[in-house]
Amino acid sequence: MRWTVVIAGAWWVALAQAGAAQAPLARVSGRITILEKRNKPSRDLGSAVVYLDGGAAPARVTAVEIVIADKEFVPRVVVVPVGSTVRFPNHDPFDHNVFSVSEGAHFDLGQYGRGEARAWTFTTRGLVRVFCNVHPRMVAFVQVMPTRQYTQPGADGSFTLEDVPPGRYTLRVWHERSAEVARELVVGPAGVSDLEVELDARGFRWLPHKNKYGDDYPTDAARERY
Ligand SMILES: [Cu+2]
Repeated sequence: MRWTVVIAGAWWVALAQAGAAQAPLARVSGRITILEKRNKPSRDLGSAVVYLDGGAAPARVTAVEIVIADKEFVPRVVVVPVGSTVRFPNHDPFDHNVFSVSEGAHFDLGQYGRGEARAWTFTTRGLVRVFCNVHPRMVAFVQVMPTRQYTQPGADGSFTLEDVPPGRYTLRVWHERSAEVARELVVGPAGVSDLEVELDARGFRWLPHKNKYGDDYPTDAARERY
């Protein structure tokens, strides 16, 4: 009789441990909106980045491209796990440069022409601003993520994060025209739905940045029409 109890107890412990290791993954969904100057509609909700900070799941490294075409980086915003490589092919019939002085990603890929591509591997989490030393209005944003719980919303602002292990997180929403919004979030086994996150872009103003030498761009470059 005593042995039966011991064996039953061992099974219970084993089952409990198996359950803890395979807790059901949850879904977190919601919608972002942006307060705009004069209540204008937001045209670029899809270029926001929504992510959960605090997740322990390692992110799988990816390789993505930001094409340079018509004096623009396309797409303007990419989200990649730490350790990922971004290629920058130049499709314009003239030279561009690719550089960054952001913390954790200081690089200068040099100046190169049509058909050429250069790449950078992003090894530090955080936001990286990428510029061209020839054209002052060219900008791309690389959001480097430490975990895999991240997404970009649809054009209507709706977002879904799949396969989230239940736990405590900080939900962060970033958009280039707003201060980042952070919210504490407890995700249970049933997940979280109908989150509403409002960003505020009413104070946004385009500010020129310095070139790769830390100087202002030449006036003729800054005045170039786009
Ligand atoms: Cu350029």
